[in-house]
Amino acid sequence: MISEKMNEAFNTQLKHEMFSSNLYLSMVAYFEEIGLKGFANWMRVQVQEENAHAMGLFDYVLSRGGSVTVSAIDKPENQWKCALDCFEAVYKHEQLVTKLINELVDVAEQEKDRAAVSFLQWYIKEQVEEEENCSDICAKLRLIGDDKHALLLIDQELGARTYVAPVIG
Ligand code: OFO
Repeated sequence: MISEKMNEAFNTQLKHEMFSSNLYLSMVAYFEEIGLKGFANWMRVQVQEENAHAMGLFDYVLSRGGSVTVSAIDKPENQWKCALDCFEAVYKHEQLVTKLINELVDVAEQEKDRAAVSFLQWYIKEQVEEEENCSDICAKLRLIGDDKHALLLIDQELGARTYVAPVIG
């Protein structure tokens, strides 16, 4: 069983994960439009990851006898000044998601829902990785400044990212 409060908190996080997916989908379009296909590929993988995060919550709620509510998603941004501006937005967004996951764990602790606390450990660890990945890319982009050749090398590197379905929980 899952408490009503816990159920609602999971449904809210489901909405945030779907927003993340749409935000990164918007970034796929941005990078495709400016001709950075490797960056676009990185974002395509990110969309798949966010969908997996959302489905992990979706399946967990159902497995605990809860009720899933799929909400309307806010429209994400669709324009950025450059690759660095875009990745700084990713980093900021992932920091927000970390905060939201921590708050979700707070609810689980208040509700004394040990199973939810345990399940959410995966999301806590995932956020460490999410923040690190985009912060590393921001650092590289800052380092290269206006060097277009170096930008294309990073594009090539990001083009090699492949999606590996996570085992959540
Ligand atoms: Fe990007 O980690 Fe989920 O939202």
